Amino acid sequence: MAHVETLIVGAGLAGLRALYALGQKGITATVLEASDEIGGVWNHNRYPGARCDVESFDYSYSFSEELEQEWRWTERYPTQPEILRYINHVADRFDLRKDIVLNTRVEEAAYDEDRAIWTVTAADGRTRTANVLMLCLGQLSAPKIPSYPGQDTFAGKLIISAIWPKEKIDFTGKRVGIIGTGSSGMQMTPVIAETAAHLTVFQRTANYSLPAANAPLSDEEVAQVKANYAARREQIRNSPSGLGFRPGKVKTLEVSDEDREAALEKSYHRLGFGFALTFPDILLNEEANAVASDFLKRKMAERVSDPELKKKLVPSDHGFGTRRPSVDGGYFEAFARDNVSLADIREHPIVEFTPEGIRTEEKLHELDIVIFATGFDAITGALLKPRIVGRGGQTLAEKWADGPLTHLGLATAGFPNLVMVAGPGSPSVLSNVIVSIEEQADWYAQMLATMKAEGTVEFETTETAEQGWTDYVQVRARETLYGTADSFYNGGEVAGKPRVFMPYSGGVRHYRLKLIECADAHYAGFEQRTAPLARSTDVAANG
Ligand code: NA7
Repeated sequence: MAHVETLIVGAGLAGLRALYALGQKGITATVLEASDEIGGVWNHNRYPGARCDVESFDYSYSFSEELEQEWRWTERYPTQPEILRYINHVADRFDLRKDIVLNTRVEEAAYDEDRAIWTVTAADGRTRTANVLMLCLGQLSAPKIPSYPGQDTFAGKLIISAIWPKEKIDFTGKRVGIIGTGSSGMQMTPVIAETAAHLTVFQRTANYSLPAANAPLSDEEVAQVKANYAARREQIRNSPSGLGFRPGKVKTLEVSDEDREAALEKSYHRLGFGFALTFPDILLNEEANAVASDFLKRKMAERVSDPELKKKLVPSDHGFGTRRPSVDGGYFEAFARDNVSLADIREHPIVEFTPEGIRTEEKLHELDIVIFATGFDAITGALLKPRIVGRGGQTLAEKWADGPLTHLGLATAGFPNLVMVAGPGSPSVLSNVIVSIEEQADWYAQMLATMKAEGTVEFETTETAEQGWTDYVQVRARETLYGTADSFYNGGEVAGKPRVFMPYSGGVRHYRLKLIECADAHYAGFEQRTAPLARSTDVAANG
C-alpha cells in the first residue's frame, strides 16, 4: 500500500497549488483526481461561453514571478479553454504531474486512531495511506441535478452544464432548452442562441447581471500589468474580496444624487463584480443596497425592449449581491432574437418531461436538447460526497448534519490530520477563490513543516475553537445582507440542507490576518500531539 506524508484529493486549482506549496517545504504528497484530466471545475465546465468572471490577471497564481511574466492572457476575462491551458501549463512548468494520479475517485477515507494515519479507498478498490489528508474538492463542483417526472423518457439529449461532454455539441438546427439562469445559464445563452434553431430559457428566478466589458488584452496593457504585478497582487491580498478594487470610502447616501449616479455608472461599465464595492455599504445596508439594486434593474431593463419580457427578466425578489450575481456577454440582448424565448417557470412550473420535451403548466415545449444549468450543492456538497470517517467511526456527514463546523475554515474536531481548502468558514465563494486557495495552501505547508520538525504526529482542532469560529462567521454574516435571500451561501439552494451561512464574509485580508494570528500563537485552536491520542489514552488507562 502506497504511503505519502500527505494525500491531496482533487487536482483543480487548489489541489495543484497545495501540491506545489508542500513540495516547497519538502513534504511528500500525492494528488488523487477522479477525472482523466486535471483542472477541476475548469475541466468539467466546458459549456459554450464558459468564462471566469474575475479578471485573468487576478485569476491566476501569484507564487512565481517567472510564471507571471511568461504567461500571456489573451482576454480580460479568461475563457474556460484558456484557463484549462493555463492549469496544464502550470502542471508542466512545475513538474507537478509526477505526483498526480488520475482516474482515481476517492470513495472513502478513514482515520486510524491508533496509528494516526488516513486510509483512502478509491472506486477501483485501491487503497493508499497518508499522515495527512487534504481535501481540495472545490466549492461549486458537486452538480445539483434535478429529477423531474418523466425525465428518463425524454428522447433528446440531456446535458449537465457542470459535467459538459468533451465532444463538441452541435446546436445547429436544434431546439434547445436551458434550465437555470445563474452564471452558467446566462453565459451560454447568447452563444447557443447563435446556432440553435430555437432556444428556450427556463427561468425560475431572475438574476442580477452586469455586462462583462470583456476585451482582448493589448500588449501595452499586458506589459503594464507585468511591470507592476507585485503591487497589484499586494492590493488584491489586502482587499475585501480578492478582486483588487478598493471599496469606495464614502457611503451611498452620503453623496449627492449626481455623484452617486456617476460613481455607479463608472463601476458598471468597468468593474463587473467590483460594482458591489462602489460604495462600502452596498452589501451591508438595506437602503444603500436598494439604490444599487434599482440602478442595476434600470440598466437590465434598458437591455430588453419587450415590456413583458422586461418585467420577467429583471429581478424583483432579492437585493443585488445577496445571491451570486452574474457578469454576462449579451444575455439580455439575446432575447431580442427571433429564435430565443423565455419560459417563466415560477409562473408556469415544469410539470414533467415527455419524450418530446418539457411540459410546463402552460404548454409543451418541444426540444431536442435540454441543458441543466442548475448549479451546485455548494461548499459542503463535494466534501460530503466521499465517506469520510473520523474518530470513533463518526462520518463527516454526521458531524455536519446541522451545518459545517470548522476552526478558521481549516479543520473540524474529531477528524485529526484532516484539512480542507476553500471550504466552509473560509472566504471561499465570497472571494476571488485563487487568493483564498494560495493563502491556505502556503499556510498549511508551513504548518505541516513546523509540526513535522517538532515531531507532531497528530493535530486536531478543538470543539471550543471550531464553535468559536463558526459563531464568529455567523456574527460577521449578520453584519451583511446575505441573510435576506435564499442562496447557495446559506444552504438555500438544496432542499433539506442545513440553513447555515457557510463562507466567511469578513474578507480575504481579515481572514489572512486571522491565519497569521493562529500560526503566531503556535497554531492556536489545534492540539498537537507527539503520539496519537488513542495510544496515549491506552497508556493512561493501562498505567
Ligand atoms: P447557480 O448560480 O446556482 O444557478 C443555478 C440556476 O439554476 C438558478 O437560476 C436556479 O434557480 C436554477 N435552478 C436550480 N435548480 C432548479 C430547478 N430544479 N428547476 C429550475 N431551475 C433551477 O449556478 P451556476 O452554475 O449558474 O453558477 C455558479 C457559478 O458561479 C459557477 O459556475 C461559477 O462560475 C460561479 P433559483 O435561483 O434557485 O430559483
